[in-house]
Amino acid sequence: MIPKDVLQIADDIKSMRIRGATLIAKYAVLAMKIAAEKYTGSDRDFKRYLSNVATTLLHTRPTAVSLPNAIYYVINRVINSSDEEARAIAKNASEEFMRMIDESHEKIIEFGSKLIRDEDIIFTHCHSTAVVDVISRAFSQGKRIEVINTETRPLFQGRIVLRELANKGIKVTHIPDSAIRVFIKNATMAIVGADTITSDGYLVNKVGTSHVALAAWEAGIPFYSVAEFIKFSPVSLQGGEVEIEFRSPKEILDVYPKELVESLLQKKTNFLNPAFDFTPPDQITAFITNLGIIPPQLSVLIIKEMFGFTSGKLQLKIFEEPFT
Ligand code: RUB
Repeated sequence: MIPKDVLQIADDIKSMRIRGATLIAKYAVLAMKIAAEKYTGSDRDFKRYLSNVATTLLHTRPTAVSLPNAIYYVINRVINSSDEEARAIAKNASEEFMRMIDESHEKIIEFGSKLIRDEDIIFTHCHSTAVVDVISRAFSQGKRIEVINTETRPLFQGRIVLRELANKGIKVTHIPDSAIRVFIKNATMAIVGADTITSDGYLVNKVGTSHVALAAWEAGIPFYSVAEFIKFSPVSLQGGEVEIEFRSPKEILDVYPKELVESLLQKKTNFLNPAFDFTPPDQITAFITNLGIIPPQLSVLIIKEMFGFTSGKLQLKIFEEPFT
């Protein structure tokens, strides 16, 4: 039986009470750790049990690669251990991965804040802990900066950015998503987060990110994505495709008058709610990673350095069939 608090974390990720690729990864390994600690069965059955936990977590949200990367890190170590040591290894690997996330997060803040100059006006979209932390660090270094951020429909993650940065004393101009092209001209750089980066340098991030990149390119300002190694996809190196999550149309319709929704639903209408989009590498100035600032075409180097060339193949194999 999967412990209640592990199921609660899975549910929180699915319903987006826990959201953002970094937090999703952190909570996924925390769930694996709790699962290992609370296990009461025999050593012989532990690997199958952990495989069930991994499958439950993997089925929460499909797009951010940080989730399978985190789970793979733990599972891969467990598979290569004896039945007797598997439980302790699951717990240690989870703790180790959490530390790796924290260390790489600190590195991207260091690199990212160096890129921001005094008097920069930074354009951002959606809520990324990495972006907020980079901007906050630059501000605390005494740089006089401003931020322009989108609401990020339909779930308004931009309000979190607005609140977090405004509370620190940073001047924020909050705009509707449809005004991206109007205001990007006032910015000196754009910085967004990342959910998945493919081996050939495509960025998958909150839907609308590709509009920001295109508008930044048109306006001639640099477009950066801040991404720890967990955002890079080893599976993409093996030809694995990124699945774009389509969420419930209810998220769009929630702000519509109820009567209007009811009458529209009886007509020939269609409501689609993709959560992410693809930004091509030629519109990305660089990825700010824990290993340094790299052009998108070198994404494969991060995959090789942090996961190894063959890990994508192993991930596919592990996640396709339960292991024992
Ligand atoms: C969040 C989103 C963020 C990335 C990076 O989407 O697209 O830009 O996840 O965030 P959602 P972080 O709200 O649908 O999860 O830097 O926190 O990992």
